[in-house]
Amino acid sequence: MAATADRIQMVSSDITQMTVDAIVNAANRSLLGGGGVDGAIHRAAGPELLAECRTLDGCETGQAKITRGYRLPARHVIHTVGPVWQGGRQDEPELLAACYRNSLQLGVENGVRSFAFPAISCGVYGYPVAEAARIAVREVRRFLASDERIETVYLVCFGPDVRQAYQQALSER
Ligand code: AR6
Repeated sequence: MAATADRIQMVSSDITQMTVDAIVNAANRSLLGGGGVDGAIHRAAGPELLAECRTLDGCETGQAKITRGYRLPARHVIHTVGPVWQGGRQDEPELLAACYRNSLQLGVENGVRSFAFPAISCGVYGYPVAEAARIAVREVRRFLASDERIETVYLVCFGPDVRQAYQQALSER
């Protein structure tokens, strides 16, 4: 088994193009699509994705649900709902951490060995990027250390601010 550090990779990419077992979607509680990465994933996957999402009865903040990937190169989409940033006293850090943990757990239960995550909550939901990157890196490291089945987790950067935040978070212990 590779060291935990080698199993976390930062990449600059459009997540819809990634060939991994599962890409993670930063969705909203309806799971019926939206803007940002959610919109891009639904456009690339095709209408079958929305049809499956309609059967899921939404998703609570911090939780995750899984679907097929349809026209995406990824076999699965794991839909998770990040917290809306409201200043940091509404449990946002714990809810964001739960998104990463629950997405990884659900993926592993479904045979997913490679994951690609967008920077959940860092767009429309307004989470401060440096803090969100620290939480993402901490939770992925912890999970990888406790689960040998996962091969690679890609942290996908879409823009220089997120890239810089991950670089910083990955350089910290
Ligand atoms: N590939 C990778 N990352 C992307 C892509 C892409 N194609 N497109 C955007 N990002 P956001 P949120 C980055 O707003 O903050 C939706 O309407 C983006 O630069 O997509 O969790 C949902 O339906 C940012 O760094 O998600 C919800 O209503 C990150 O993905 C709401 O937005 C997340 O930005 C969720 O807001």
